[in-house]
Amino acid sequence: MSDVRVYLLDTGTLVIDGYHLYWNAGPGGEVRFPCYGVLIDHPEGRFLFDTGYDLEHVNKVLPFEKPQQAAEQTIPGQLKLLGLGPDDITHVINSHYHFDHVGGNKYCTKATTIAHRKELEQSHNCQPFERLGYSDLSFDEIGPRYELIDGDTELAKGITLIETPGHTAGHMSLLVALGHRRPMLFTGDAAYTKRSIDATIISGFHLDPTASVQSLRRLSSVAEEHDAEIFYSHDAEAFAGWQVAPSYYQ
Ligand code: 5PN
Ligand code: ZN
Ligand code: ZN
Repeated sequence: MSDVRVYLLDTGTLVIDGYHLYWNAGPGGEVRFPCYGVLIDHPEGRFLFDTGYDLEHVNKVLPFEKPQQAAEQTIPGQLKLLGLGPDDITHVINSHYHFDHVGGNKYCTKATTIAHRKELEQSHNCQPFERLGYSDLSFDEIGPRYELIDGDTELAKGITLIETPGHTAGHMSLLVALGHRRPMLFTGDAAYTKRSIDATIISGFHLDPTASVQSLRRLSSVAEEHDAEIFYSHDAEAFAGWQVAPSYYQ
């Protein structure tokens, strides 16, 4: 996979309480964390995994999360850094359909959307306590061409979705093999931070806490099996040490 490049697309930051980040562990208090998407430029297509949040949506529905997002920290703004636009994306995949992972989907009108069947269903028929998480359903309003999947799936050579339910019904993580470095394992919200994995602490947002713990363990074993580097979804300290677009991993 020597001709594959992975770009981290910075889509700004949000604030939540420490007890939402680390369920029953804390400490409490405001924690600001990054949100990002992942562009995989691959011979079989340009795959976008997660698309950040829509600033207008968060200002309207969740202003208490204090969004900070510059114009450049949107999917169109980040792609522009690479000389690309949303029309260049061939496939959009979301770890899950929470608002902070789907905000840029609506720009990618030429792409096929790959959805976990259970996640798509649950996002439209969710439990009352999930409503804020699933408050941005704009990804479904542009008439996407859906391809439904039901579990672990190899999307293209070296790009594998790994089912990690619990945080949500059909949550998926992503493993990417590269030519010149260790594989990259993007956990999505199955692991918000390094501490989540190291201390086995799930987030306060979850559909099924027991399944969430099992998924944390699955991620550790997948990382070990493939000698993969783990990329958590919302870890400010880790994110500060990663290369972001226009830099890339290959
Ligand atoms: C960052 C964030 N904020 C609110 C929610 C929620 O209600 O479910 C998941 C979630 C988040 O990841
Ligand atoms: Zn989430
Ligand atoms: Zn999230």
